[in-house]
Amino acid sequence: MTKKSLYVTTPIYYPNDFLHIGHTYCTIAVDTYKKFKTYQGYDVFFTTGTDEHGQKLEDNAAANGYDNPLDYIDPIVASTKKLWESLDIHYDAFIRSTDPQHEKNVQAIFQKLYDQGDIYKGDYEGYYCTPCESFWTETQVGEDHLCPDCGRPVQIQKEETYFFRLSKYRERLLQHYKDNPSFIMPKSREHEMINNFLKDGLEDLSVTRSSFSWGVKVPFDPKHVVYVWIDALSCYLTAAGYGYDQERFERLWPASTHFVGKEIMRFHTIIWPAILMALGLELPKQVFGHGWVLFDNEKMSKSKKNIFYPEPIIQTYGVDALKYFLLREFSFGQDGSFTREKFINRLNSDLANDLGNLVSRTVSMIEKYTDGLIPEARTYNEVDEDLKAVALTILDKVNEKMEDYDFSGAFEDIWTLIRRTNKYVDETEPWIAAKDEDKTRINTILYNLSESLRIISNLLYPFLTETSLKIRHQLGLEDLPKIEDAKVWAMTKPGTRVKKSEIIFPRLDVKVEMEAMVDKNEALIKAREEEKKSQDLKDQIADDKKPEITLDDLEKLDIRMGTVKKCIDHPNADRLYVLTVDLGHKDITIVTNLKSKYSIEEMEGRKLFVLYNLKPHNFRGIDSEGMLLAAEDGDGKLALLTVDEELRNGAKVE
Ligand code: ME8
Repeated sequence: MTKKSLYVTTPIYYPNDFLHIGHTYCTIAVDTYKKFKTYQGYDVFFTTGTDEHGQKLEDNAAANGYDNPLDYIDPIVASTKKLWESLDIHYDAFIRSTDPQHEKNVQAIFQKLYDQGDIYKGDYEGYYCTPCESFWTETQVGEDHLCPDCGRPVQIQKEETYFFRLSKYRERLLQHYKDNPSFIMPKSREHEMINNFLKDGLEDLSVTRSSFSWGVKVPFDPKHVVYVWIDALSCYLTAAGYGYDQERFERLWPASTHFVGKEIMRFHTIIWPAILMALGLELPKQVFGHGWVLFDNEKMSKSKKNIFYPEPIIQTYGVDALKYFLLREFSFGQDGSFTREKFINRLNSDLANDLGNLVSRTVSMIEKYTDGLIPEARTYNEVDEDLKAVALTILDKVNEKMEDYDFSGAFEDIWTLIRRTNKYVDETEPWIAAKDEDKTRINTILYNLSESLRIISNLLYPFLTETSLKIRHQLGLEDLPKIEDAKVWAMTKPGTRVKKSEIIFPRLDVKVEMEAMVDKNEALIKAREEEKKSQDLKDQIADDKKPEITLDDLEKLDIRMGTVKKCIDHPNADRLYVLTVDLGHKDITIVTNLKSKYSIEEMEGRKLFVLYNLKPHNFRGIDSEGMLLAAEDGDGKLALLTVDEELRNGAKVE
């Protein structure tokens, strides 16, 4: 791996359902990190993907009526990719754990570990959490027998399984942590791993299941499938070329940083390094465990009905607003609570008031006082020098913050300059300087303002790309920003024409927007439910085709047009009507259950189709001499069959 090359990853996501804001957190952070390091001159390879095996997905697919889980998973994967696209996420590899190359790799890895004695066959009995696909010990589930990860009840399960000799690697893991103090970040997570899992010994790990079949088969014992973690974690290898592109693999491996949520740190800092040690592969340089995005201090979950989806937020406020909020509001290593109020307030204070307003007033003043041309600065006084000095120190600070993945701190530094520049406007009062006959002062002020904004756009480029480019466009700068230019003053050519455009972040009404956010989120949930229903219906209609009949069979049906002459309530049945239907040559009696759908007035005089040669049937004392033809859409919606042209009673369906 060359010095300037990095390999970073997000976890691979379960395609159980549409991703929520919490899921976007890590991907947005890693993408921003990639963009920042690329801006610094690194060659960054970024992997994300989907974790598609396991009992939960098999069950979900079956519950939704799919025999092949991939038919259930494919559309969710497509929606995930679409979401990353709409968030302007630039990944280099999207790995699906069902990719044939990956499945081949998993089998080869399993075989190798088995052949060398790192995997052996045994029996496992333990407390199993189906949603988390994890076995737990008595101590871990506690008296209430609840999963320590998700808090749901666990069940005792015994099965034949293959074990990975995890216990063998305990000492080496502890030594690795010691020798590589930045292997687990933030540091507090290392203590958690040691205290909660390593201190009192390490048990071997069950790595196969025979209770379900949706997974990679153990090559020499196909009634077992490889349990999710060997399969899922190895995706990082497959995405890097393992097993099929040796040159790429050598260039990328070991990974620089695996970014993961805190609840899967154990898998990434204990199980994964041990597997890699067993395989004789280098360990990733670092695993970073980020916190959770909570919603009003609670974990987002479908059952709590507190899931916020990113799509309506992106559509309404833009990608940069969501990115800014998530990365600025929360400290990356810790949990943070997403509230609509905090979100709108941040947009208003930081993006609209501080940044948007600065851009808009600078460009307006240049239009008003210097005919839309950026003027030339001549003499610098103390205030000008201070602005310049602050501007030129920011990049170093941001670089430093980004070494620690401190996105929030990096933004804070950039905002120091934005606020300093706003203060500069107040201090220099350009509207007064503009009245001077000597234009030296107003020219200097306006030049410095545009120069400061240019540096701000340079600093923002990897974080809020769209916003950075909008600022540059308004300043008349059409080239892409270069990082080193954030440390140079007076780059803008005097005489550059500014282009006033629409406000980059309008101020929002907190109350109105808070309500609108809920409405839009709920509308999306509803639209998705409707779409699912209509898809289910399509599948149902397509699937339940009756056995074929011949034309002779059809000939047996006598269907005729009639008119309802009279409609009365059935004397002995609450839900039925008794109709007198005129078939042209005679009137017949029909008993029907359409009472819940049509009133007597709606029935009388209605033209409809009758199956005339149906054997009469007695409904609560009244013989029905035929049947009305109606269609039902499976959703409880019902309509009588009718014709598009007036026909006389008795007309036959041929
Ligand atoms: O764990 N806030 O998949 P997953 C922040 N397939 N992060 C959140 C979050 C929230 N509210 N909710 C979820 C898996 N995440 C495995 C990973 S990797 C080899 C296999 C994060 O879809 C969560 O912490 O359940 C995790 O890092 C990621 O989303 C994927 O979660």
